[in-house]
Amino acid sequence: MATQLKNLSDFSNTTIPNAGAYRFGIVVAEWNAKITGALYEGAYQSLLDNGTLDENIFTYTVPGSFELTSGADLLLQHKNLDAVICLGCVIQGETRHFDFICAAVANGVTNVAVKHLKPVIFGVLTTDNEQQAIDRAGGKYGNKGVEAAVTAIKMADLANQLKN
Ligand code: RBF
Repeated sequence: MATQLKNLSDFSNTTIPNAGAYRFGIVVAEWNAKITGALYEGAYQSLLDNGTLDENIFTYTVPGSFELTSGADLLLQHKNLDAVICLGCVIQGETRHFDFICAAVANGVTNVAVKHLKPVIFGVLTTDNEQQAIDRAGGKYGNKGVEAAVTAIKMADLANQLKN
């Protein structure tokens, strides 16, 4: 099982639905761009690997993780999407911004999902330091962008099953 390997991005033993019929938005925060870029690469490639058509992936950037919520809200207003993936990286600093940003984006993502009745995926690293983020953005603990994409596919598929 993936958890035994401590790399939660290994889905070789699990079934992922085919994503060929779904449309995904990806919102990427520009803060800590090296990390969020790696999360994006993982998410984007994972959507393609599982059958999503390139033309059905809609990527937009926002300045920081705090703006992921409004980015996702805007995408769901203006694009006909099955799910939105929010990617960001908040690294603990010397001030309390970390706590406020993490809480705001976690609550915000939840609220946008409820508002639009669509899956909005929380792909935001919240780490003590940059190394912990690197380890989870294509490093020794996998790539949380991949996990976010697989979650988006599973949730889009669940919504599709229930509507039929
Ligand atoms: N955005 C992030 O995505 N990650 C961060 O680690 C991060 N740290 C911040 C630290 C401070 C002191 C401030 C003021 C902003 C930070 N932001 C960070 C940006 C934040 O998400 C947002 O873009 C700005 O606060 C503007 O609303």
